[in-house]
Amino acid sequence: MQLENYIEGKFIPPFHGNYLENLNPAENIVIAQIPESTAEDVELAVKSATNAQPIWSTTPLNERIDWLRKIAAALDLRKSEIAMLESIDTGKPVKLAERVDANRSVSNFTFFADHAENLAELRFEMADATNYVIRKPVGTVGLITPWNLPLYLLTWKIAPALVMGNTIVAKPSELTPLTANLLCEVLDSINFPKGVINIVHGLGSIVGQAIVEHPKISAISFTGGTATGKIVAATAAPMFKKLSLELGGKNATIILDDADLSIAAQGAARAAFTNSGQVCLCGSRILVADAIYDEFVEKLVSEVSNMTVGNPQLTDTDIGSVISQEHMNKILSYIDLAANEHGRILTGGKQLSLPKPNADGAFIAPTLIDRIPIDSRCATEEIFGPVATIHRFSSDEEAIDMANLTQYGLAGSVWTSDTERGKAVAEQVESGILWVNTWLHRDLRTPFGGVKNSGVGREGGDWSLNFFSELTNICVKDD
Ligand code: TXE
Repeated sequence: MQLENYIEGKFIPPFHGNYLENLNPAENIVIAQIPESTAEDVELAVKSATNAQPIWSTTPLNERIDWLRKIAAALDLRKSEIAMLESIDTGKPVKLAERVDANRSVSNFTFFADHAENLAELRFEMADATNYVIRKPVGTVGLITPWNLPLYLLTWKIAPALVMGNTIVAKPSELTPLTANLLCEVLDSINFPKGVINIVHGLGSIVGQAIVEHPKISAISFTGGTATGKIVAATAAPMFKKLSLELGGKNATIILDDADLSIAAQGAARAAFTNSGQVCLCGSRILVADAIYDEFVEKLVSEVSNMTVGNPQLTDTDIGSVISQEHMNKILSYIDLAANEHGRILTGGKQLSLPKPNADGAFIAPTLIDRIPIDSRCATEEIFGPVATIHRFSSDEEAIDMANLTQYGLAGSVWTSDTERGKAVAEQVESGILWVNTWLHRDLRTPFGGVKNSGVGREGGDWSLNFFSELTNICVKDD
């Protein structure tokens, strides 16, 4: 398979004619060639997007909403293909890709269509005047997305940007380009207006950087690692671009002494190991009350040891491969480091060799480590793999202090039979998103984003629509 960029409604080869290899990490085989684009391709995409801007931005809102619904309907017909492509591109189980990636990629469009349709009018009456707020598009926006939830995160940005009248230059991760290409095929099949969405494939340091630097791109929405987020911010901030950064996490799962331990063990296992721990919301630090520590850890270890790691194409697989050999080596280096940091491996702790066709795949057994200090590198740095550390606490206050010990502040969960106690703990954790007795239970209307080094700004519902629009207040003095 050879992919091309999608610019001005056409699939076109990269300016310099160079291509990168795209691998299936579960089999370690090349599955596609993708454009190794450069600043010239970005220039072309920006031209296409800025040319399309006057017409798209003046297309009435109800027509833009209709387009979102048309995209959703056309994507919906290709859901099983989305799941299959996502699975071979990322190594995640196809059943997870069906349930999470394919469904959300469609519902991102229907959600933002509904949300824009019901957008509250902003009006502020004064004694002698009335203020009303209108929304204008920001212009041409740059969207940069990672490899862990490829189409899910790309459409999470495309849908609100589109509905608010912006035109788009987007760069999917070079590791997972396949479903962005499927989206372009879908746009083509429904005769979506040309030039409104442009996709440029290639390396982050070249294509991503060229997008962030481009003076005609007025806003950047980025999801990815904190180190890359810093580079993006350093480039975009002096240009006064609107900036949304969704970055890493090192989230705490807090098990209070009154929790239902079986439910909490299932919840903690799911939070730690969904998508091989490669979700920014994953609970990679499990904090457990002293009084129930042994009983809980026994249940958790049994839960995790029963997870089936294997061929992502098989329906009984719970955990597939990680994203690449390079990422696997990074994760394994943290497991090695855990031993130096006095950690004890309770389960997992090693690379797995599986039968063909996965013999050369990047598989790691889900790993639980305890007896490791809460301020160790393994417990404070984002590993972003199937590795979680377990720590003991003796009071709710200590659990909160431990949860707040990292540079990150994205998410977390608290497990308890006392909802009020759970809320009191959750409210003191320095994170943007907390769950009580659940995890990754998402209402797309709610604010999504992190504090500290986990990012800047919020996405979701009104927050996304506000980011992708310029709010203009008009104050009219009464006669
Ligand atoms: O992500 P990058 P990487 C974390 C996770 C992981 C680490 C590194 O800890 O181990 O980040 O992963 C593009 N200007 N997360 O290196 O580089 C890149 O091409 C503009 C958490 O794979 O952040 C890709 O499209 N763009 C995260 C996107 O940025 C640049 C999900 C993200 O890749 C760029 C993924 C540049 N200079 C990793 N350099 C989450 N928040 O969920 C790269 N890119």
